[in-house]
Amino acid sequence: MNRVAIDPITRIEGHLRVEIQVEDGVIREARCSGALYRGLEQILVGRHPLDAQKITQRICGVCPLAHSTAASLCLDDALGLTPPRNGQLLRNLIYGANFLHNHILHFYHLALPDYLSSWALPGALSPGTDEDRRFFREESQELAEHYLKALEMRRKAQELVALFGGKMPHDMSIVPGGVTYRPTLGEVAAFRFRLKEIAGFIEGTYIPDILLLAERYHDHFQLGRVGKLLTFGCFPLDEGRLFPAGAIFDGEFVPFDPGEIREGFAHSWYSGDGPQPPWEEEAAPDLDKAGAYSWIKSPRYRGEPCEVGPAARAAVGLQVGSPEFQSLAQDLLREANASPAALSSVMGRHLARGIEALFLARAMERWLSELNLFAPVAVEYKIPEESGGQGLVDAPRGALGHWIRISGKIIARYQVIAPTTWNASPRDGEGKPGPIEQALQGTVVSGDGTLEAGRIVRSFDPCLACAIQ
Ligand code: NFE
Repeated sequence: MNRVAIDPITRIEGHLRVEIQVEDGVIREARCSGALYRGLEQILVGRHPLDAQKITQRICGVCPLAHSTAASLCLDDALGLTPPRNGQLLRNLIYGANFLHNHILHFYHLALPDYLSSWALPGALSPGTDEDRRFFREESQELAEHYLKALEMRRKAQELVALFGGKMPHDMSIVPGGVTYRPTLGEVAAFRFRLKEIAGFIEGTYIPDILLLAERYHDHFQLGRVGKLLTFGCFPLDEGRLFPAGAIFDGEFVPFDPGEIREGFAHSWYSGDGPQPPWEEEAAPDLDKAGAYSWIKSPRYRGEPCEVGPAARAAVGLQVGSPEFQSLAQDLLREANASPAALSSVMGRHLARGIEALFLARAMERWLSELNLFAPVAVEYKIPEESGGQGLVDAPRGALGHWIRISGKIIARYQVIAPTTWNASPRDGEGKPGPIEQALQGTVVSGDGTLEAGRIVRSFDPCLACAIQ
């Protein structure tokens, strides 16, 4: 048995240690370990409830809009607020811009170097290995040019957030009850101009590049698969969510019930084992705990480890999403010569991100046209003496939950379960490995396993800043 520890794994956010044990060319056992405790949940206790939206954004600089949105939905719930249509549209436009940024970032700057020859990118950006490279020279050169173009697109997506959200990272607009700012006609035009350019890049460059990758690495639709998928859905409007909520358990659709979420910590550095419902969770750090190997906890849905993220959203969308989404997803799956069951795989995750980026960019163009520059963007609020709430919404990397308890008009408890908490979770009290551990275990490898492990882990786009609170 050959034991390899990748610590830290590069081209992801934060400090993730992945340890694999390889025997006869197969990964027999894998362990994911989050190495940095954060403590943001504790910081919130005793503060004004409105601080939640500002402080939880600081969990992460990559997906702050996800936390801004989840915290605002959580406070909407606790304060009994429904934002007006204009506020809902503006929230979705600001958050959508951050979503598009995340997917372009992941494909070009975090994942693609795993497939490009080392000469294609300037020294510091190069993956430093030439194992299993399958592109022709001209293709590599073109992809490297797209790598640079993608930097420009990311800047424009950040500008979209700043146009309606005040700044990026950490927007100033999304608040309980709606948003604080009604854009001017000039700002709407500036938003439309940039969005059109980004949508054109997604359709004309990003999608064709994913399809090229999928053609050359078609075997990666079999690599890194997980059986159970979960999404909370995202981009809420009165008529429903652009991407609906639900779970897929071994191919079957399961309606979403938030009461089925539990978080355990049997193998995490916290006292006790759980599992507990997140709205009542008590878990104090305990570095001396026997058998623990991660700061990440183990959230489970109906007692099961679930993959969250673009593959889950696409798989659920194919079953209960809008006809427009289903038709786009089916077309692109057909073009990639892949089945819906292959979405939960290294290549399926890349393809699912592309599908939803395109679908979202088109939806954002519609939402922008629907904005009314004279209608209200928020409703008023009053902080209740006692209340509780939850904000469940998908972040780019998957299901994100915020839970609050307000007592005496201040925060008595705040709980966050982020997408990477689900995906990179350690074994639970029943010994069930987390989704990334599952995706790694059983993989046939060519060398010491680091090439396959890197591609599998990165396909989940882990973010450790979010995973541990
Ligand atoms: Ni820090 Fe995040 C997303 C959230 S991942 S990037 O997407 O929430 O755990």
